[in-house]
Amino acid sequence: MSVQLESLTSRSSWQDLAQHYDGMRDIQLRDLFAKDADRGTRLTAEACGIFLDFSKNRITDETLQLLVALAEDIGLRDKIEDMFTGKRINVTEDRSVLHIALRTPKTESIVVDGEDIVPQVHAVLDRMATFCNQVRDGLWRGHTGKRIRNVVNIGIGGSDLGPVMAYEALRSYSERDLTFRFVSNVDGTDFVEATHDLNAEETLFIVASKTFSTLETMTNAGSARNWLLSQLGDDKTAVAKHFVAVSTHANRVSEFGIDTNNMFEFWDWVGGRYSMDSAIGLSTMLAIGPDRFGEMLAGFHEIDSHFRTAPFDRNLPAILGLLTVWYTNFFNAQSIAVLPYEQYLKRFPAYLQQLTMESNGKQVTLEGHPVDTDTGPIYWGEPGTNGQHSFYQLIHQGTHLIPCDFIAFGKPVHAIGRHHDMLASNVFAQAEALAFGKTTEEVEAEGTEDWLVPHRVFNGNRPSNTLLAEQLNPSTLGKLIALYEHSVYTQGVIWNIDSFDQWGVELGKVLANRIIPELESQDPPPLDHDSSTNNLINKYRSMRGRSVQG
Ligand code: G6Q
Repeated sequence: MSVQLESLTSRSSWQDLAQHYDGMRDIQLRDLFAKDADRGTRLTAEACGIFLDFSKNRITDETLQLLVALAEDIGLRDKIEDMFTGKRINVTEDRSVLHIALRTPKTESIVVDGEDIVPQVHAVLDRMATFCNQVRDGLWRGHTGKRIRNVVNIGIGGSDLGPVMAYEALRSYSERDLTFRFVSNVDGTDFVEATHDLNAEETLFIVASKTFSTLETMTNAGSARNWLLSQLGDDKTAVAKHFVAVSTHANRVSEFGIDTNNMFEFWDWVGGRYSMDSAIGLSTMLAIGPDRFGEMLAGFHEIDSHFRTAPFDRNLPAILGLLTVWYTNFFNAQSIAVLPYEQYLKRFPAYLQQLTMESNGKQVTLEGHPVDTDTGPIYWGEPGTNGQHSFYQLIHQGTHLIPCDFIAFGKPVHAIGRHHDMLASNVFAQAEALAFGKTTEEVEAEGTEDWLVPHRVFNGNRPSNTLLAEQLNPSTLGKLIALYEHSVYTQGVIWNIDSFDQWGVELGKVLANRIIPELESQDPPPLDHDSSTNNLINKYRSMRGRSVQG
């Protein structure tokens, strides 16, 4: 195994790619397909029921070989083993990164610091299942004896985006008699809108916070407690039946007033944005039930095993990750669009934004040196076909190169009329149009007036992947998420960055805490920020009817 001391760009495996890129830069997908009849079936990979067509990328077989050679040179295989065996690969927080343990079957073991963590994971899953069954069966009753009808998850970032996304994605598998709401923003609007039509007697709050100290979550949890008590005659004992917690911090949970018997724990080795399949997924389990939650975990695990064992040129997450490096670092692509053709995945791009950008938006290497290439691209997207009627214009004819991931399904969740064939025809058509475009000659041949021709030309050569799975269900969702988790890790390993810390979110939090008293104080506070921030604070105080310094 090679040790990563030399800079990325000075490696010969990198320079081989750079040289290869010089020859690839102007090659057209049209030509690649024209001279290679098998390309569309050869440059594909299939595993765990997910088919990946990566033939519409600006690559050749050689590109793939060179990318795989880079991964091997960097020691990706060993780095994967480091993650799966609990090495402290989150170096800046000195932590193992073991979200893969959250979906490891009972029969296997992962020993960390002399302790097998798999039984701990399953003990929490079993407690979650008991609780969820009680709520779903109407055995867990509210303080006044009424059945729980509403579940409100209070959390933010990794304690919100996964639960929201999974609830939306699996809504058709959910218990429709239960209403689910999600409160994340410290903006009071979020809480008010989530609760305005709910009866406190029938409402269960899940306070989901790894640290149980996050400003937004603790503020919303406090408002939730006040809201509940104001409806239930200020009887503090009501909290026990209407609040449960998900956290790593039992003492803070009990300080808040939640019985630690009603707490579901997880561990420091689960990063926030990698936690939706831990107890942070309690709302998901309440919605779809323990069995389907188990199916989701099994889906994750299938991809975990595939990532760990498959050769890189057949390895779906590795291929996706390496292609991202190819476009980010050689074609200077700034962003990747993720375009699910499945309305239930409407929050999937938002979820991926955190997973990808909080993980790989890093400027220094593991050793603290400035990186010598770009790192994590911007991820964004919307479900198709909606996006086609808005931003796809820029992807087709704009000046930015935006590699796309299309996600499509063979079978609809709801088979009505011809909808699904129309949906599927659109996804295939979009990938085709991006890759092959429409030439000047083709536009002219349609009898288009000369002046209009340039406007109607599609240059093509715009790359995309198409991921095709049979149907969206809990298992498929687990697979898709694991696919992106491991693609992110693949990228992070190549760039030699810490994909599991998030120091970039700290500064704003610290500054906000400093500004809060300056906004709330009765008397004009002495302000020693820059002149812009001072002025904004004073303007705000005036709007709130608070005095400002003369
Ligand atoms: C994720 C981040 C971040 C975190 C939130 C919520 O990887 O660490 O998004 O999930 O800040 O944190 P708590 O769960 O501790 O409230």
